[in-house]
Amino acid sequence: MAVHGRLSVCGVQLCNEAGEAIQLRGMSSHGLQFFPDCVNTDSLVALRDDWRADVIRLSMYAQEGGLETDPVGFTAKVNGLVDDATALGLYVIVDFHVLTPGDPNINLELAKSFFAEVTSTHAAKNNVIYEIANEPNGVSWAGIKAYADEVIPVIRDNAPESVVLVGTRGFSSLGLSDGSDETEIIDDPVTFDNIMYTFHFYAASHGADRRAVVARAARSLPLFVSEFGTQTFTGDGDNDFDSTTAWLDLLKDARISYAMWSFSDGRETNSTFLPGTCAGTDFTGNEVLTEAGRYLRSRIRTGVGNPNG
Ligand code: IDC
Repeated sequence: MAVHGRLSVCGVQLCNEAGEAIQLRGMSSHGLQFFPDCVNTDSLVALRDDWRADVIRLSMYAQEGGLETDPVGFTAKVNGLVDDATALGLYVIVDFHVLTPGDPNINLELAKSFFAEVTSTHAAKNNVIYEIANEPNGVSWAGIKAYADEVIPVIRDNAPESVVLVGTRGFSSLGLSDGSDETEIIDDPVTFDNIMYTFHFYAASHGADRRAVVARAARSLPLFVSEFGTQTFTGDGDNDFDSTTAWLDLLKDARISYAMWSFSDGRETNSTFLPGTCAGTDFTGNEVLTEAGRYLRSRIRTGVGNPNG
């Protein structure tokens, strides 16, 4: 944040306050209700100083024991973590994590009240990015856009210049998982300023065919990879680091920002920390990391991903 200042969307790029295209690199939390102890000042210091990352995404599930079960408590949790990230100079993405059900309109009122509260708390900050729907599914682009048209004005009431990330059809696949593609967005874009569209990939499931579409779409649309994994879309199974490297090379060339799933210490291969790490205070170095964690820490630090550290 001290280096780049306020962000904006310039053309198809994310730009810093000086108007230069930049790429943010970092991590997504797992569901904050599933792993409440993995994002804290100690882990964020490690993310900033040991990983040399720029951004943390806070995944606030709407369902599955998330926000809908305790809006006051979970909103306070998110607000506290935004403050922690801000104190460390990190960019922070507030992710309204819709997944099941996949039509964000079902959660419209919850989304409006959540974003009204969060943006009013952080109105004076300029390091906060708002992601209005993690992975829309079972809903058309027109349905997603209608939701965006309702939620974005709520955000912009308090945070008029914030960058907003809009999920795309078919689990943020730019429509590919539904047999569509980016042209449905190009033909009918969200009309607010400072909007980016999200694309998610899981490297062992999604390969060269999808990379070709992303390379093409990035010439027309501002894209943000707010979530990706090094394994299959189940979030588990073997890592495919060759595919991940091909993806991250593309994102580097196109200056597309990214956050990897997930900053957690579970038993799935997407967890970057070894089990038990989040109960302690030591989040630094390779010793606390899984292969996925080692790979990405190395990639961010050196430009070369290495699952062995
Ligand atoms: C997965 C978690 C898993 C959890 C499941 C349902 O890794 O522990 O049981 O969600 O809550 C996504 C989603 C993200 C998924 C992830 C891996 O955004 O919530 O996390 N994934 O399946 N999209 C594609 C993959």
